[in-house]
Amino acid sequence: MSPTSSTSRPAGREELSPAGPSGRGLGVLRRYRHLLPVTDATPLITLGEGDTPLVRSVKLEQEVGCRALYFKLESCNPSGSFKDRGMVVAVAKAVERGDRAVLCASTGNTSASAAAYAAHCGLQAYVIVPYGRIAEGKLAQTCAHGARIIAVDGSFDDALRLAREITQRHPVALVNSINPHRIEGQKTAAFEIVDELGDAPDALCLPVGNAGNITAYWRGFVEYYQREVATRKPRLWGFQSAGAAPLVLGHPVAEPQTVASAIRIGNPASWQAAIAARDESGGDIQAVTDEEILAAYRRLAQEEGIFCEPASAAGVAGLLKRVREGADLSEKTAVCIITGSGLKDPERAMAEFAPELRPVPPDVPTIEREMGLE
Ligand code: AN7
Repeated sequence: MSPTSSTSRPAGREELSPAGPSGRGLGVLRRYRHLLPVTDATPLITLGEGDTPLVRSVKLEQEVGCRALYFKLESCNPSGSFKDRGMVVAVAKAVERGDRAVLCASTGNTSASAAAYAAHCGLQAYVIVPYGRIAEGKLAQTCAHGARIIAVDGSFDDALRLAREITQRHPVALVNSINPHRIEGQKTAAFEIVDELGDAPDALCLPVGNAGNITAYWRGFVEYYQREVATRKPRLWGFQSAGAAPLVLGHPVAEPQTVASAIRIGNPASWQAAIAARDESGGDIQAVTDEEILAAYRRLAQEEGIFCEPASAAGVAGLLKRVREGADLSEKTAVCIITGSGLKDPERAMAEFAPELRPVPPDVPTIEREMGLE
């Protein structure tokens, strides 16, 4: 079997790599196959995930007072969030094993990603979501890709418990981040940062919900350090919403509350691994309030041109808070992970930004008046 053969490809279809000279479009499985659990039987599927932009800050960098501040736009992944990096590996391994269906619990982005990759591979996706707590864009994507959605009258934590139990009873692949292939795929974001900056940054800031991503970044940075691709490892600064901060409090939260619905999680699956990542990196996991999250959400949109979903702003809110509290980052390089797109949660954007629209007559004097050009 050729190393690039794919069981999901129609028989007889020849392998054509879409990648240009930059490698863009190769996908995570091809680009990092030597560092992933890829075998000759793994279909090298891709929707073009990975290779996301690392954009230098134009405004907030001065306030942070560091040598350089970057935003890694994981919102540019095909389904609009970082979940695609792990999902492509988890779904490829499900296809490799011969699974016909995948299941996840989700606050929205995991379900959108699972639904996309399942559709790509001809698998049925099932998703369990907390009813009424999923941002509209994520729900729209999940429906569009043909996933079967089960909305439970409960929390994400209830949904995850149910997903674990169902996959123990039925031959359906669990594609939450307790599936180790998810973490393997997501670690590639750390590789990309080092590949692009030439070494690891000093600090990496990111939102923490179910805690798979902080676990994955740490694994990626440690692997590159051990392979001597990087000479150092960053401190990981994770941030939870104050109303959903089990890792900060040290105990599960029964009824998590936050405007950042993606990270409304009271009992993270990767709890121990996240604590290990925090401690081994010399980092920290702190809480930020909804007000701080929304302030960062607005500033990213209006001062940097970066439209993210509220949860993604938590990492930036946390960095700004640490600086206000006296953290000295001079001569340091920091990277904030923009985990998901602002288009995921249009309702929040409209609530924060949209003026009351009232139609005006379509004539030049009116438009001039509206623009303040009189
Ligand atoms: C935009 O989709 O848990 O700490 O079910 O969507 O790895 O969970 C989403 C999590 C951050 C937190 N930012 O990452 C789900 C889900 C965004 C997210 C997180 C999520 P983890």
